Amino acid sequence: MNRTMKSFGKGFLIVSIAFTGWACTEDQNDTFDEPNSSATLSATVVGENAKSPAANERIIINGLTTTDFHVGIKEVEMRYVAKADILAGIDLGSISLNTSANSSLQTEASGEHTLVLMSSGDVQTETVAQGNTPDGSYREVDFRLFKDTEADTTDFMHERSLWISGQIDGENASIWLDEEMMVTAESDDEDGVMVDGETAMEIVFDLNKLFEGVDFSTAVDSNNDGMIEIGPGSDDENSAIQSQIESNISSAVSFRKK
Ligand SMILES: [Ca+2]
Repeated sequence: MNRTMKSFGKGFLIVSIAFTGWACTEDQNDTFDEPNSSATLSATVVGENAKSPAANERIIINGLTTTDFHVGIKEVEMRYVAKADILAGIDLGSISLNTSANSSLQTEASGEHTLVLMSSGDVQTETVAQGNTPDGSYREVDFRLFKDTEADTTDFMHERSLWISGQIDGENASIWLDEEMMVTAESDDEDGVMVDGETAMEIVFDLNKLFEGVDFSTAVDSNNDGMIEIGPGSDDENSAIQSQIESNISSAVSFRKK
């Protein structure tokens, strides 16, 4: 009994210290007192046709006509330079970026999202999150691809983190990934996206960069089922193209003011 009381007392002491420590850290950072603004974070895709874009409204890159683009994202972390540091004229080159961990915008953004950014050839913008976020210059949005293991087996995103469909030389093609890799989306503008009053920001998946170095005319339908498949676990022998797309993904994503 005595021993139990003693260890309970010890436990209580540790908890108290931990709590006090946490409270102090919070005061020092003062994130709750930072000026903040209402903002939205959305996502979309961009792509430019190499040849006569006016002649064909579909995005055709390196031999692939893209019609659908679905991507899963989670663990979004937005990194910024605080407005106070900008106003103080601190050398921003050497400053470490803050994360907006306590903001309602990031809290909502960091959940699991499956985004449909292109459907039947039409580019779409999807809202990832809406909420308050500290004022400042936003430099980076980090996130992880999200593999949806709970999606229905008939869903294109079942066990996949990215799914793209289209045509290669008139044949149907399907491209997918199943890794939950980390992606760092840097601001297109080197001065970042300034949040100071209501702001809309967007994550942009650039199809030209995603398919850089890929020649889709080399893709094959090895099992002759009428679908050129490029992805892990596929019977079609397109693993070189798959690896190229996988290694392009991080450089294919950026973010900007909407
Ligand atoms: Ca096939």
